[in-house]
Formats: sequence, C-alpha cells, structure tokens
Amino acid sequence: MNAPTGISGDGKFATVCVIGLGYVGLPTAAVMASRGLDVTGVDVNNRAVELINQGKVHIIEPDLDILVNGAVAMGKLKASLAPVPADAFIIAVPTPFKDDHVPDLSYVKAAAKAIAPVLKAGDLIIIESTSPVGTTEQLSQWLASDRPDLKFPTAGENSENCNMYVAHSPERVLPGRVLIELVSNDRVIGGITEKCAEQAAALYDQVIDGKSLLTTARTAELVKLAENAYRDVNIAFANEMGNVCDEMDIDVWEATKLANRHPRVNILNPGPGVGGHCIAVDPWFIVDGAPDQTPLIQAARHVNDQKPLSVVQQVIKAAENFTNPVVACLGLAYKADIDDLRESPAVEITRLVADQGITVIAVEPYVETLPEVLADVEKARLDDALAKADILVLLTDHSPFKAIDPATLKGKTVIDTRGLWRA
Ligand code: SAJ
Repeated sequence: MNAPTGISGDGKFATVCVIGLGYVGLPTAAVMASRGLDVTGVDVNNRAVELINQGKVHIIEPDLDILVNGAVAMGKLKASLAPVPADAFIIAVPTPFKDDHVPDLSYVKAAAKAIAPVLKAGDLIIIESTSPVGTTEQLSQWLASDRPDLKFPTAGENSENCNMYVAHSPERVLPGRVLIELVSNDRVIGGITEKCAEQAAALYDQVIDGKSLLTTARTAELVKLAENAYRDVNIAFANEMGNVCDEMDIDVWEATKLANRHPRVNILNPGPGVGGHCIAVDPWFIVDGAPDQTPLIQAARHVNDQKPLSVVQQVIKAAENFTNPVVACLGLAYKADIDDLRESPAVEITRLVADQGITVIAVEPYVETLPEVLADVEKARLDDALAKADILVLLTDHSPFKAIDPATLKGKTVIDTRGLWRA
C-alpha cells in the first residue's frame, strides 16, 4: 500500500479528531490515543466533555474507564465542544430514523458543518456511523459545498483531481466487548475513490490488529446494514420458534438446544424482543433503499417488534390470578451486563405493564435512575424485589440475576423471557 500523502510528520497520521463521544466514538478515541495518536474527542454534551477531561467516562463499557483515564493522564486524549484541526476526522454520531423508519442524517450533516471550517488540504474524513447507502457520498457533497476551496472526491472521479479523502468504515463492535473488538475485528473500509480507501486503511493500520478489507463506500455501507439485518432475521426466527413452542406447549429452550445438535443448524435464543440502537434500526435503512426487495427483512422487524407485546400479554394473564399483584421486572438494559437502555424491549414491557394499572417495580443494577418514561415506576434492589413480588418477569440476563438462588423463586410466578432460570 502506498504511504499516505498530505499528512504530517513521518508519513503517519499524528492527530485525529473524533466527532461524537458515545458508545463507539469514545472507545475509538481512547484506543487511538493509547496507540500514540494525539486525539481530540468532540461532543455537544458538556458533561461528557468535562468528565472525560477529568479522566472519567459517562458510559459503562468494560475497561473503558481505565483506558480513558490513562490516555487523558498521558496528554494523548482531550475532549472538546468544538472540532480542532487534525490529519484525520472520524465521525461517530447517531444515525437514527424518523417517523415511518426514514433515515435521519441530521447528526451527520451537523458533524460535516462543524468540521468544515477546520479542514485543510490532504485531510482524511471517515464516517464510522452506520449509514444508509449513499451517505458517504452525501457527506462529501456537504463538505464540498461548505469548503469550495478544497477538492472533495466524487464516485467514479479520478482521485488525482482531489486533495481530500472521504471514506466509510462501519463500526462493528459488540457492546460489552468493544475494546477487544475495536482492535481485533477486521475492518471493512469503503472509499469514495480507491485512494480514499487506502488513506483510511493507512490510519487504521496504525491502530488495529485486524485486517483492513478495502471496497467502495456504497458497498461498505450495505455490508454493515446486511450484517445487522442478517442477525435480526435470525433472532426473528428464534422468536417465532418461541411463539410456536408457546402455542404447542413445548419448551423452546430444550427444542432449540436439540435442533442445534445438527451440524448445520444454529438457532439463536428467543427473548423479549430486539433492542439497542443497531439491530432494531439498521434493517430499516435497507428497507428504505429497496422497499420492494425486502419482504423478509421487513417481516423479521415486525416479528421482533411484536415480541414485547406478547410478553406483556403473558404478564397480564398471570396477573389475573392475583388481587393487586406486584410485578417485578428484572433488567431494563437491552442485553446482559451493560447500561444501555436504548430501544430496549425491557423498558417497553415495563412501561406497558405499568400502564395496565398493575403495581410494577423495576430492578436494573447497571443504572442509577430509571429513564423518564418510567418516572412513575419504583426502582428496587434485587433482594427487595424478590421479597415483594408476586410475579417475576426476567427481561435481561444480567449476571446478578443468574446468581439468584432458585429457592428464592419458589412460590412466585416466573416469566423468564431469556431462559435464564431453566433447571
Ligand atoms: N438477542 C436475542 N437473541 C439472541 C441474540 C440477541 O434476543 O440470540 C437480542 C439481544 O438481547 C438484544 C438484541 O438482540 O436485545 C441485539 O443484541 P446483539 O448482541 O445481537 O447485538 P448488538 O445490537 O449489541 O450489536 C450488534 C452487533 N452486530 C452483529 O452481531 C451483526 C455488533 O457487532 C454491531 O457492531 C452492533 O450491532 C452495531 O453497532 O451495529
């Protein structure tokens, strides 16, 4: 691979500006800083910026606090409210959808506006946010209109005509394993031109141990969406099997375990629904781009979105056997041992059960205060909830719940959506 051009020092990238210090941006900034780059992380959240500059973190992810603390103490990582000049810019902002599941690129556009004034010839801009196909090219156009003095790439154009490099390299890290996966996963790197992809690969080669896999920006965008849609479809199959088993009075966990003894079958685990800001969102970006070609992806989304409602029905049915029952919802995070409540089916279920006028208490060991939407729900400690509840609804398979002595559950009605307490 050619040595990158237009960057400072010994031909390597020296400075990086990361826009968005969330679940992807902050770990990325910290890892890059720990590998010797001078990193400025930028966020609009003043509290996050202040905390990071004190060597602290505003999100929970194993070992992130130690890494950030070390990088800040070494002077390699700083947080700021505004972008600063750098050799490379990494955009890691949210890409949610609007009503009707139409992608909302307003955060990407705002990031482009924010970095445009500090760009200089030769800079590299990478978008890591999961993006609908065409976003990277759109980003390049937004930057070009704000900085007509610089030459941004367009697809199919000769790279020699450009002095800016724009690429997409989707983040693919699994919450809970972010710091390991950031460094060890292979990276798909899509450039608007070949040269853009090479420049981006040169940056990641300074930081990651995984392989860089070069392609076009549009392909890289679709690859990331396809990965998450693939998982969504597979989880939908598991959830559908769960519904089938409930209907037929068969233990889905036993049936899945036995089916998975087949050498070419690997059914995933049914659960209360699909949460998080990725798998419940990204498939819609494919649907938006190709609505008529995606009946399977759309069906999977509907199956998974329906799942919390079936759990609520189960709870309502169980509640009919009591006068004034107390329901304890165990776990609000969208999956085990993290503090992320985004798009969490557990939050939705807790809300909907409380809306029935049923007394609900919630246990979530990884967050201090319940989200606004559950303002009227009591937050309880696990031992208190186990003592008070008539009905226990296990929604997230957090480690503290795994450790519960089965004797404590005796006499309670248990709805275990994760198969955690199966004998
Ligand atoms: N879930 C089940 N049953 C399963 C597996 C998962 O119900 O067998 C549920 C989880 O409880 C959770 C949801 O699905 O609510 C999603 O969890 P997950 O662990 O499958 O994925 P995420 O959203 O935490 O992370 C995914 C990952 N993508 C893939 O595995 C293809 C990760 O690599 C991506 O980086 C991340 O999305 C992202 O940011 O896009």
